[in-house]
Amino acid sequence: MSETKHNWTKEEILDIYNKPLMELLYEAATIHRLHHDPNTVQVSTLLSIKTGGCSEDCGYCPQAARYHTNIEGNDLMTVQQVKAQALRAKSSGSSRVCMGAAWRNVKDGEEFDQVLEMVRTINKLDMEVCCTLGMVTENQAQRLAEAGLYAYNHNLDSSEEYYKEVISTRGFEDRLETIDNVRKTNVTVCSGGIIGMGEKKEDRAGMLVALSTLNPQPESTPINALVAVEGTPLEDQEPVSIWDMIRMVATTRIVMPETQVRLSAGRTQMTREGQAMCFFAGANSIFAGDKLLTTPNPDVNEDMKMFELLGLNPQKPFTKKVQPKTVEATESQYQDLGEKPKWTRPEHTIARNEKAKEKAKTIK
Ligand code: SAM
Ligand code: DTB
Ligand code: SF4
Repeated sequence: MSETKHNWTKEEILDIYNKPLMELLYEAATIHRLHHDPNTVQVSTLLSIKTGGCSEDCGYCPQAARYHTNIEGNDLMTVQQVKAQALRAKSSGSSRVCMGAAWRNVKDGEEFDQVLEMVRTINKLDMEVCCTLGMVTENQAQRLAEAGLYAYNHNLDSSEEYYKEVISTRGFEDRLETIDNVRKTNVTVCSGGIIGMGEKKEDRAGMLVALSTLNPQPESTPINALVAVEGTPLEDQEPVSIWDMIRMVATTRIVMPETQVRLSAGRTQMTREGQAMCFFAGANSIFAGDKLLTTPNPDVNEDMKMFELLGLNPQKPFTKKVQPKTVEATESQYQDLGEKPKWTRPEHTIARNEKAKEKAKTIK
């Protein structure tokens, strides 16, 4: 097996992205088979443990408090509620639970302690546990690791250049720093992005440069198709074409051969044939469950029928890496430091974000 390449350039990646489709598919599928079982797909269930009311201005996100999006916000779920949902997910074939919170960053204190207990509880159910809670410090990442966290999801979302057109309340470098903090622990890194936000092909390639030049590369990479939610600044974006999705998946597979590439948001708009092409191009993970965080996702029974039709098998937990050990809160080596980190707030102006914010004020 060849060494993983870590010095991809934007030009090289664009050349791959733009190949004639049959060449691209053949190359991606060949690489896929060298590193993965092509008939196995990981099934991960998303759980929104704290929904809505977020302080950030991410232009794609229905959970940003400043836009008017009609979602139902919730306080942090209890450990018991999370356990019940995880058991349900396990019985429907999921090997991983990904808990999402609409937070800019993790804050030390009771709520974080509660999340740590959720991590311990799910790890004890012998499922892979992933969290996506916003920015984290090294100490917070170590505490998650100690609780038994398997993966931390923190997306770069787009190229560094286009990021500035979508989000003004935090910088691209903050995202990289969080990924670096997670990397200092034994928690695996899950990082990817969104296509269909009005970015150019160059931005898609730029995002893949940023991800593939990380050393080690992320263990998993979600590729989301924008779900254009009414009230967000990106509400009028046209749905991304399935051909772009297939190209993006295939290119990701080629530049990050070992990574689990996750076909993430946007599957409700894809046909089975389209999704099959994505699996052929190297996608080997999906988010399952009738809801993503706040928007719809295909019915899990329909997904299982698709698996049967395509001869796909759900991946068993801990196939790629051994199960982490859970340390109980009373045995913990890491303290609550009461940290108040100063993450960046660039606060430049993004016209469409401002417009959506102003419009929301007239509706609320
Ligand atoms: N608040 C945390 C953060 O931003 O890191 C975690 C939750 S956030 C909702 C996780 C990811 O969901 C975002 O980074 C983005 O990639 C994805 N996402 C959010 N809204 C989306 C949408 N409308 N369409 C596609 N992906 C979306
Ligand atoms: C990721 O890359 N996609 C997931 C997960 N990581 C957290 C979230 C998708 C959210 C889509 C919009 C919503 O349902 O709110
Ligand atoms: Fe908040 Fe995350 Fe949504 Fe941004 S993507 S508004 S940080 S929940």
